Amino acid sequence: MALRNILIHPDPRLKKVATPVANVGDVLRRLADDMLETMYDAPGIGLAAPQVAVMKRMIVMDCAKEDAGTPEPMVLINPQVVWTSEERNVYDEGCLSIPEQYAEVERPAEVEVQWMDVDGKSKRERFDGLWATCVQHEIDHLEGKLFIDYLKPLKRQMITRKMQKLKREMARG
Ligand code: GNR
Ligand code: NI
Repeated sequence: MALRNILIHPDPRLKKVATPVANVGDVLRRLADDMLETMYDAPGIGLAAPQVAVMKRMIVMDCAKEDAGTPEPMVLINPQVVWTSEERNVYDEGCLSIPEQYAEVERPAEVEVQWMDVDGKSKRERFDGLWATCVQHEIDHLEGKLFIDYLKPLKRQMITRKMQKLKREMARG
């Protein structure tokens, strides 16, 4: 297993629509393992393949409460939201590609998602709470959409400028 580099906004790759996965093999399973390791290391509760510069429709997540003890790693390939609740939820969101910036985003409180697992098996499950927020945030990444795209333009611009400054500083070392 290996850590992968996480792209920081603004980056054109974070704005692209990712490509559906055609078949699940060892290369994809290795990527899933690396993404989970990278997510836990960050630490974060989710990660989408485009965030590690792989333009494929795959996400990983684990929103299990840390004090519950048992991790619940999930790998979702070609995930699709097939149902959303009328009820909405507001959550203070963050993103590993937009470090240390947080803002409230409103989304459906519950979603039903269909996907393929790492064995190529079709799955369908309903998510609520933090899992619902996270899975929607990750699927947005596959559409080239970031949580700041839900904010007012001025706030989005403020965050983008901070990230440009951060990237300049990171490049200088
Ligand atoms: O680690 C993460 N935390 C988080 C908190 C609230 C809403 C969404 C998230 S996802 C984020 C990891 C990430 O950037 N995934 O794409
Ligand atoms: Ni994110």
